[in-house]
Amino acid sequence: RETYDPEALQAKWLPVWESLDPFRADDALVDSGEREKRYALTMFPYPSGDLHMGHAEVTALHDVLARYWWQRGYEVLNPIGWDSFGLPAENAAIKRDEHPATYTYANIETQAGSFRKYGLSFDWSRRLHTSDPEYYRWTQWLFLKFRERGLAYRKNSAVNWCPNDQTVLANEQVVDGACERCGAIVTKRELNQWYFKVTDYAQRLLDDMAQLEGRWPDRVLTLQRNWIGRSEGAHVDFDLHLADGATRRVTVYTTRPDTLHGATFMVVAADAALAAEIVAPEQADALAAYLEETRKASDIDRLATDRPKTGVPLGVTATNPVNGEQIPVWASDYVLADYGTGAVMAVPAHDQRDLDFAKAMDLPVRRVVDTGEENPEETFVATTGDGTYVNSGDLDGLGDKAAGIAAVVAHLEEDGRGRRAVNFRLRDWLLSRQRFWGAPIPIVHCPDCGEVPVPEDQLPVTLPDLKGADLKPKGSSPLGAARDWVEVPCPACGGPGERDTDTMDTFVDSSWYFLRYPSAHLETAPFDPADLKRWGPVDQYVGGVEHAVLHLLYSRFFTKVLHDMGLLDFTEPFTALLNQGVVINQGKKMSKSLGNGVNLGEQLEEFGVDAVRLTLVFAGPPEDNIDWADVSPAGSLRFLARAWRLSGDVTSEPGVDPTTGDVALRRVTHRTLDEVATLLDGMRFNVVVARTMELVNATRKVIDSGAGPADPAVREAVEAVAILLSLVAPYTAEEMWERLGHTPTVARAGWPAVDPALLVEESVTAVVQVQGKVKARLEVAPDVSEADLEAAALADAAVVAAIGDKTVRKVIVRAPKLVNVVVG
Ligand code: ANZ
Ligand code: ZN
Repeated sequence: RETYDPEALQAKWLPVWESLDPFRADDALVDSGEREKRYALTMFPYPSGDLHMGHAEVTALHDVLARYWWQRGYEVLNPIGWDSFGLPAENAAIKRDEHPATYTYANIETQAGSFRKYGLSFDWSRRLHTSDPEYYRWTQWLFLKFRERGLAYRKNSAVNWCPNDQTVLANEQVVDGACERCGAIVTKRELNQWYFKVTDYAQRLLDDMAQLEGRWPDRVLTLQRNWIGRSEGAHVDFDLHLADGATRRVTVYTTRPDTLHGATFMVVAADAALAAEIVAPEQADALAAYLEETRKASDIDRLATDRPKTGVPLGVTATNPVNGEQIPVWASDYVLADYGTGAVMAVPAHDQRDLDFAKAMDLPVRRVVDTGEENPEETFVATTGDGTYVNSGDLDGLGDKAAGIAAVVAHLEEDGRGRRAVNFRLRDWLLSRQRFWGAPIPIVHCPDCGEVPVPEDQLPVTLPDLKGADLKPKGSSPLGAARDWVEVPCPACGGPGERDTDTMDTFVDSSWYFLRYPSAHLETAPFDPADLKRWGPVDQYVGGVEHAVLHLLYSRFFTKVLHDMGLLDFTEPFTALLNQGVVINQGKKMSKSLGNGVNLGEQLEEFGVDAVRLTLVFAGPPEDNIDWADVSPAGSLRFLARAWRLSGDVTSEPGVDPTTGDVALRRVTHRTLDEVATLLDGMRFNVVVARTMELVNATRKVIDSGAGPADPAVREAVEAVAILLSLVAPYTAEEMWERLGHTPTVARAGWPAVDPALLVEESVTAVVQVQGKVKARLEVAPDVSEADLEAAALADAAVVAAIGDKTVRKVIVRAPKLVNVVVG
């Protein structure tokens, strides 16, 4: 008997596909209306090392859909590229003492080779790398366009700084106030940084989520909603009485303007400029000392409710605009400088952090909402629920929060001391990095002209070589060391200028790569709007949930800005999103320390590409995690061999008329094809594999015991198996296709037409009730007549027994499903 040899199939078919190039998306076929477009996108990889199980999983799942679309007659754009700038590659290169470019491009070649072998239906002609000057030229161009629109700007801000590592840290890298890596106490440092003004788009980013409802995972939508963090409330103005006798109006943001009568003090963020501006001279030293401490805490620590409250009085009072009370003004770190207005009205009775602060500083507490719970003035437990207003002037006795808010806001508006306001938690996007491996920010700083954009025709600003230089993070960019690169004439006045030495966050590169693929080789613009009109937006995006917020939010932001620039006719980049699960082993995340890592290369070696792909697709619903300990690539291999063997058994000629074949098998084939289409539309890929297995079994039975290998229904079934397998196991499918007498490639064979007559069920179950109780079930033809069904029901032994000697008064017949006999 012949043996199924996956390795031989790979060696045989890969070169054939390379020369056929069957997945190159053709613009003309879409433009002529001959084919409808589909844009299938998988998140492009970072080039750190070779592909791993995670890549194998996401691309296997993604490829099912892309290949299915091809089979259904769509023109499919399924491109691939590399997110090749950025920290992961740079850090890995530094560790190996290699130049980031050498390391990056070597990895890209390795990964590209592995992808090809893995048999993915990519359109290789549109390949891109974000670290290519041809690409980052347009990243820089986009930065300049954003800047022209006021959406890219520079400001001083306090960033986390590790004095030991001499580097900036992200909030996530600060653990309990210490550097995650070395344990040194993290401080804050003022740095001049570039930002994208994503906050300008906060409301639209929220509103347009309506387009994504039901098409993106709920989890991702919730994460984005929380990240944007819209809240409704009011701005309330307080007049401050400063030590020098002057008055200054300060605005706070509050979600509970209705509790204004309970505002017994005010708190300003210790690190807000305002604190230093209003502090009384005798408190200035205390504030400065406190500020030192504040700089050590991360935002997460500062907002923590269980943290002991600290602060300093500023020696200033404020007038409560609803009752004229003089309340003290404090500085504390539990109020954040860059949230709301950086100042709060403290209502200790109804906000726990305010209450903790009041208790620590011995400040008054006044209940203004009686919730029926114990009085927070005594318990020091803030009550935050609804209730009846007390101690609140005109509001007293009212029991409706919305009405309370409306009344207070109306009153404040009348006095010009407040107004409704909306606040977002979303911050502007800090995009500059003091690192080497990224797109240089295309700005020249001139002592006379200030920030001067590099003229468009001088883009790209390419990275200096810096071979052999120390690229370790030092808090200032290593680009600063390349003096002959830094020192350039000012593009505006021609005087001596200096290039900006920061590079862009790698998330900038990935915020627009999906717009570049349709115009991958265009040299005059980042993309041609006509190309995006043809291919955009992405119909299906597949990738990890770890990108729920940053990448997916930034891409949405970029798309909206480019829409506003008139370059795109859509406002959301990714119509549908699938987050695949992760591949784990023995119930745990794969890791070096646990020693439970599964090496993709070894799996491919042992079981072959098709068995690994099939295993990943068959493991469960695509969103679920795959425990490699629970799946069986060996079982997949056995199944593929069985399917492949069918193709060797078929003895009828290609093109034989199937209608004379075994009807039962034909029904299975056509029902499978029909159901699979629905399953694929719902991305239930694992069930598709299960149905394919059932079809293989049904076919084998007919070959072995029915009409045998010559039955034309067998050919029809095996061809269907080959086409179904072309979505998951392309090498096996191609070989089957050839053995069936066809020419490559099965991937473009087209979806077989389904005969609706074969989908009709052969029999249905009719239920017979006597006096409403089920007495019998009859198998009848779907088109049985009412008379026949009634006769059959009344002839059934169980029904006859149930009627006994009673008289049949009425027989209600609902063919073909129900007969109801009424006796009396
Ligand atoms: C008075 C008040 C009374 C508040 C009350 C709450 C309950 P969200 O929903 O997150 O937007 N706040 C405002 N600015 C702040 C800042 N810079 N740092 C820390 N806290 C700040 O929360 C808005 C509420 O958070 C605001 O409403 C304010 O406290 C506080 F019974 O004002 B509230
Ligand atoms: Zn100048």
